[in-house]
Amino acid sequence: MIEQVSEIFDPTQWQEVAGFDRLTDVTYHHDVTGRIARVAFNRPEVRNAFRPHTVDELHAALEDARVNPHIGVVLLTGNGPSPKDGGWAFCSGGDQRIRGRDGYKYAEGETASGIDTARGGRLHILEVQRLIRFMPKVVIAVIPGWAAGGGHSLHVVCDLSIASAEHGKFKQTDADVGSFDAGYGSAYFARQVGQKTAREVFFLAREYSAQRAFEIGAVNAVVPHGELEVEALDWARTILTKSPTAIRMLKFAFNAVDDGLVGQQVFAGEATRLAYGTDEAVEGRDAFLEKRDPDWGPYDWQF
Ligand code: S0N
Repeated sequence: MIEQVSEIFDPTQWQEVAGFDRLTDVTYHHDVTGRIARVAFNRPEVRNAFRPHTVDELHAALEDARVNPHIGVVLLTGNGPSPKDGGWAFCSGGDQRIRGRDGYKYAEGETASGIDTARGGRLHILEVQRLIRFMPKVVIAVIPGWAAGGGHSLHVVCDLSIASAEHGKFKQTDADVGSFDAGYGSAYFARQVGQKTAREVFFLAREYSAQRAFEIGAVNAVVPHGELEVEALDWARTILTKSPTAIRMLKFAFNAVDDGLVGQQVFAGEATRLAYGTDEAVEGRDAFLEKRDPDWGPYDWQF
């Protein structure tokens, strides 16, 4: 029996993932076909703020989805509502209660045990951003409530965003709390919504609604709260009807223009992978192994 981890989570659509039964700060499921992953912040009492342990678990779940060849789409969301006041959140960024002068600390008694202590420590949410950015799968931010601070940045870095019409709310509080994402969270956000709008969002740190987020091009769709996860699953299933290679090449093509040489490296790796599948590349390998000159004769200089 799958636990009802969120009010709008449909347990009949999901299954547990082996090896991930001891998570505390996130939940991780695969859909019944094993092709869609759902990773959710699970600290609704603090608007799904992340502490280092949350980031460890988030990274582990996303990495598992990345290397699973059956998974094509990942839904990143937040469980809710808060048992305290009924409020909803996608994620409200770094847990301000444990922010120190040199980053985010493990609180007393909190460890990364069972995952990877090397990942514990400062600002490793940026590793999660890179995992989302560079995984060859579509990551959809499913936003049932607040996306604030570093939570706002996570939705920015996802490939697509779908927000709850009633509870989806956005606010970039970085300048309010003296913490700032000077990478994807701001500069890439400006590529999405334009410089003036991005600067307004960061410099004024006002709340904006899901509808406003849609109008400025920050989210793809706004749907009734109760239908949010149904809609997200529908989008995921549609994406799964497409060519996996086309989707991964398109994602990396969209990324490359903003990612400099790292973007080129990722795209080049994909090009090499595709080239390895050709007879021409096999001839080059075989010629070396057989200690003979390669015969490129069958391969034209196509234009
Ligand atoms: C989200 C907000 C706007 C919701 O307001 P609302 O609905 O009025 O609820 P509250 O009553 O404020 O909150 C309910 C309870 O939840 C606690 N809480 C909420 N957010 C946090 C938080 N981030 N940390 C700790 N606790 C939180 C409240 O305290 C309250 O608890 P109780 O009931 O006990 O009073 C509103 O809550 C809000 O503004 N939250 C703070 C948002 C924020 O400033 N986040 C931090 C921003 N900075 C970062 O995220 C770090 C950035 C970072 O990690 C980074 C660094 C370098 C490069 C990149 C990044 C990156 O961004 O990725």
